[in-house]
Amino acid sequence: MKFATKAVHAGVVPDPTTGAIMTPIYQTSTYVQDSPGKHKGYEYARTQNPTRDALQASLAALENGKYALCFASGMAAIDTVMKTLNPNDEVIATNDLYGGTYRLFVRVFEKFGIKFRFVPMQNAPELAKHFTPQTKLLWIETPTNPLLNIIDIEHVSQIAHAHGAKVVVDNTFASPYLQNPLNLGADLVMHSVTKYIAGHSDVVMGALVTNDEEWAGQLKFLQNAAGAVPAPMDCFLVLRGIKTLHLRMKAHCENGEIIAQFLAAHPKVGQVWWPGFAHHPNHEIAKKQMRGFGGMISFTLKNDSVADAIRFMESLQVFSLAESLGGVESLCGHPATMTHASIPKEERQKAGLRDSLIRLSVGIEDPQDLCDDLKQALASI
Ligand code: P1T
Repeated sequence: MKFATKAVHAGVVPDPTTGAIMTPIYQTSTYVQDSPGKHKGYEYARTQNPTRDALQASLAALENGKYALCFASGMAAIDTVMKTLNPNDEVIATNDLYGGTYRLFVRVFEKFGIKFRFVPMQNAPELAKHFTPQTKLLWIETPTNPLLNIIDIEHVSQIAHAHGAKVVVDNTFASPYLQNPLNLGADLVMHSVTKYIAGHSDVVMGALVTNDEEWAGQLKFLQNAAGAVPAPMDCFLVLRGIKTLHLRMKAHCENGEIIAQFLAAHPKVGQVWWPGFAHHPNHEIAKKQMRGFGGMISFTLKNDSVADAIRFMESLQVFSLAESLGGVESLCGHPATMTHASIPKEERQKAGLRDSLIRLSVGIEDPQDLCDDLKQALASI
């Protein structure tokens, strides 16, 4: 089945009691049993919920995986993966990544004896030297947040597997429409469903998808044991959002290209990070493993002034100044004070994240209105 058909249909079957074409919001905490232990496959709503089941089946189909699990947030999904590790295990993670992921790794899991190394992975051969016999996991974001580096999933997966480590790809920035890491050799895909998959800035949720039966079993055990599950209403909203994922992503990609070109041609703009540019250092890898370049763009002003960057962000009228990304409306963020403030400045600078960096999540509005808004905000500095 092709992506658009899966987006509309996968996981959703007519409701067995009424034939309702949309999976109902099963807003219940428990299920009545006929006799102790004799039930219809549903015991308690932390463990199973039919609305969540439909969403999990849809996400598994979209990522070409057998097993999908949903969580109360992207961070809860990452937290669950980390809980499958043991003290003294090591994780190699991308050096440019979401600030909350860095914070969870360093401030929560280091305390339990897990060691993290944050390394650039664009140069795959360099990566091999960071593995030790304790390395259990390679944690990849691609495109990275916020510098839009692209990592060759196939190549780094081969390196990790040769060292006996598993590979997780945080596929939030690409969405399953643009990239399917399991088909490129990754063992597990993680999503902040909050973003493109839900798509309407009204839900916080995370997901994990894998073909690894044993790992899926461990993760499902933890989903129930620790209990960071999403609410049925949120599962319904995401199922609804997924039906237009392909249409939204197409529009995000088209608008992303228009805005990236507009910024690159503007005299007050300095560097523009967008993987669709032929001069982007990882453009060829992006072309190889992605089906489009997405709607995330980062840039600096030519004068590199933080004060002017702030004035620019305050002047925007169609773009909203807010954390998050991937919704239908365009957002603008300042990673240094917002999404990546939890990474120490020294570490941010090592990864190339300057305080003057501005991040855009290009929405699906009319691109002329978006360009006009950027133009007037740039004129204000
Ligand atoms: O916000 P939550 O659903 O818990 O997901 C965390 C997360 C994980 N991975 C990536 C790549 C992310 O971008 C995020 C959340 N990011 C933002 C809120 C942001 O504005 O970048």
